[in-house]
Amino acid sequence: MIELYAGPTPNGWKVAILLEELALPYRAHHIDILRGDQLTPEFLAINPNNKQPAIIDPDGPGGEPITLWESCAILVYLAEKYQRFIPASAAQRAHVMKWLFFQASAQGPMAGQYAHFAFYAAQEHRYAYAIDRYASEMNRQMGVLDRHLEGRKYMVDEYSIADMALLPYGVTSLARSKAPRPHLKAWTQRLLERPAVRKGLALMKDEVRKETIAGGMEGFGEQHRNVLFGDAQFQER
Ligand SMILES: N[C@@H](CCC(=O)N[C@@H](CS)C(=O)NCC(=O)O)C(=O)O
Repeated sequence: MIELYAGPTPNGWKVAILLEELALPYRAHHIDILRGDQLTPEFLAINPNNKQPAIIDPDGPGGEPITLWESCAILVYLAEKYQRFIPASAAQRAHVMKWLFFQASAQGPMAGQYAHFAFYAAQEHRYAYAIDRYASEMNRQMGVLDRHLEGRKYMVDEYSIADMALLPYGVTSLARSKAPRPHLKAWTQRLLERPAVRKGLALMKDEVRKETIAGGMEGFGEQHRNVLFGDAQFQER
C-alpha cells in the first residue's frame, strides 16, 4: 500500500486527488508542519528537503520500493505507472509537463510568498511592496489560466494531472483575483463535480490548524515562525 505523508495544504491535496482518481489504497500520515514534523530525523530520511507531500510506494519500478517527494514528480510517477491521467500523445504530454512546471515554478511559489508576507510574517515584516508584488503576480497568473481555459474543458485535451496540480491553488487563489475570471471559475466548478477531486481536497480537513490561513490564523506566533522561517528551519544539518 502507498504511504502518503502530507498535510491539509494544496501540495498535499494534489497527490490525494490523483490517489483518489486512481482508486488506489493508501495510508495517509499527517505531517503537521507547524509542529515541526517535517524536521524530524524520521521525516528527513523520507524528504531531506523537509516538505510535504512525500510518498513511499513499496511496489516501485522493478518491484523495488521508491520514496518520492515534490508533488508534481509524484503525479508524473503515478500517472505513468498506471498509464492514466497522462495523455498518450507526445504533444499533449509535453503540454501537461509545461503546466506542471508552471505550477511548481510559478503558481505554488508565488502563492506561498504572498501568504508569507500577507499573513505569516511578523507585523513589522509585512512589507506592502512584497504583498503587492506577489498579489499582482498571482493575479497575472490567474489571467493566463483564465484566457487559456476559454473554450476548453481541461488544461489539455483530456482531464489530466495538469488539472489536478493546478486546481488546489486555483481554488484558494481565486478569492484574491482582481478580475472575474469566468473560465477559471467554470473549470474549477467542473473539476469539483468529480467525487475523487472533492475527496482529495478533503484530505485531513479535520487536521486544519486554527493557526493557519484556512483555520483563521488564531494563535499563530513566534514558536510557529521559528519552525517555518526561523532557527529550527535554517539550522545546519
Ligand atoms: N514544491 C513542493 C512544495 C512543497 C511545500 O512547500 N510544502 C510545504 C507545505 S504546503 C511544507 O511542507 N512546508 C514545510 C517547511 O517548509 O518546513 C511540492 O510541490 O511538493
